[in-house]
Amino acid sequence: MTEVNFDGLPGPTHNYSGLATGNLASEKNAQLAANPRAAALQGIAKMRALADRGYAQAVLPPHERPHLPSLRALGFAGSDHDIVASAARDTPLLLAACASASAMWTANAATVSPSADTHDNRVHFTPANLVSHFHRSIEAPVTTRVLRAIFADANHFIIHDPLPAAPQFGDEGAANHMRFGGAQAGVEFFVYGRHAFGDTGGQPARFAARQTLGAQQAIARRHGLAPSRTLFAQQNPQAIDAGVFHNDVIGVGAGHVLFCHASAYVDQEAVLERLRASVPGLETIVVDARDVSVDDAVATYLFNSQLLVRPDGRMLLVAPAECRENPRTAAYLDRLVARDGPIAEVVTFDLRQSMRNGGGPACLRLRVALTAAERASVCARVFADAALCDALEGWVARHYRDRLLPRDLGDPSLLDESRRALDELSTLLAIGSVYDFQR
Ligand code: SUG
Repeated sequence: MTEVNFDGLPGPTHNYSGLATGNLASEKNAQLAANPRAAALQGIAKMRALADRGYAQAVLPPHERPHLPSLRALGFAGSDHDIVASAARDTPLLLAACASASAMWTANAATVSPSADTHDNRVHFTPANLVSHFHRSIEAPVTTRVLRAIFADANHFIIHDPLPAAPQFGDEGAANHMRFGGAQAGVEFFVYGRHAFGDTGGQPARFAARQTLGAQQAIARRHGLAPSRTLFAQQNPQAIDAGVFHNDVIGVGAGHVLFCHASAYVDQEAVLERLRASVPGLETIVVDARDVSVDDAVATYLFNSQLLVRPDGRMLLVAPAECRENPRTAAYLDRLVARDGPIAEVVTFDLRQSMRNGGGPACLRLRVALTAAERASVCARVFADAALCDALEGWVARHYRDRLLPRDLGDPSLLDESRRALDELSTLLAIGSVYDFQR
């Protein structure tokens, strides 16, 4: 079984509209000028570098934005250009919500259970309903379609429908899910912010918890996970209030390593004990507030890193460049690799365009562990080797703008440019007609 990282490509409408509550970067950077071309090239550079090092890398396409079917469903009528113009005039924030490139954060695309863990030995996907925010909720139907186009072989894969779109089942996908272990049945670890029904005890005061336990229990049932190998833990509500809107902002786990902050979970000691009891050989690296505060973790996205196994069995941490610029996280990383622990190496990437909207290296990828046969059954051209990275860079150069302000979203030519780009991309990736405008 090989872990394939499916990175989301930032789309041509990448911009800063401040749409995400509880996400401090998105709130702070609202109205800045964005550079969609740089955003996409930064993402491709990360894919290329990791593919060059031998990691299995793949890509998921951007969604059609502005999303005309959503605007029509909300009462706008006329030609596509008329709709964009009237939405820009009357409800610019609604247009921004329908134009967000947020599908780039594919850690929120779905929860994925590898075939080794599921009752029928197929890979199970539940696309996230993302009901906490309107601009994200409109991703779910297209994500479902894209996953069904790529993982089309029903002998190997099942793509469930997203969970019912109600607050009780708020689901933000793999950003709140980790899997420990190797090629044999592993342990799946779900982190929720609140219960589906009834009171959970501690709740954040400032921001809403996005993920529910009820959603995750439903996913575990659908995916046929063994209860003895499935763990649930509650996110620390104070961390949510400090800007940890997804668990992957405060912890990352893979294989036999968990790297997290000391303030990640409610009853953290008991949670770690349960994990250690379930995952033989688990190594936990818990960062104390004296070394890195939660505020520094949120500002730098230290924990929104990828943990990748190196050929020597030790781990590579793929972190955002911001971690090297903050003196405390930089010093911490130096100490981390100097000691003889499971993390041997840190590489950082400039992903600033995505980071300004609260998305680091881990947000930008969906982990899908595949056997050789499962991988061979994927016909789409989504595996990112140097040739595909070259092709994607050329495609970005042809279609993307290098400056976009929220007010530019009302420009009808942006819609045309974006559709031309995605039409070409769906051919390049051989994923068929997944977009509404192609149907
Ligand atoms: O849902 N930002 C996203 C960032 C998601 C990051 N993903 C993970 N942590 N896995 C969010 O808050 C901002 C979009 C805007 O403001 O235009 C946004 O949706």
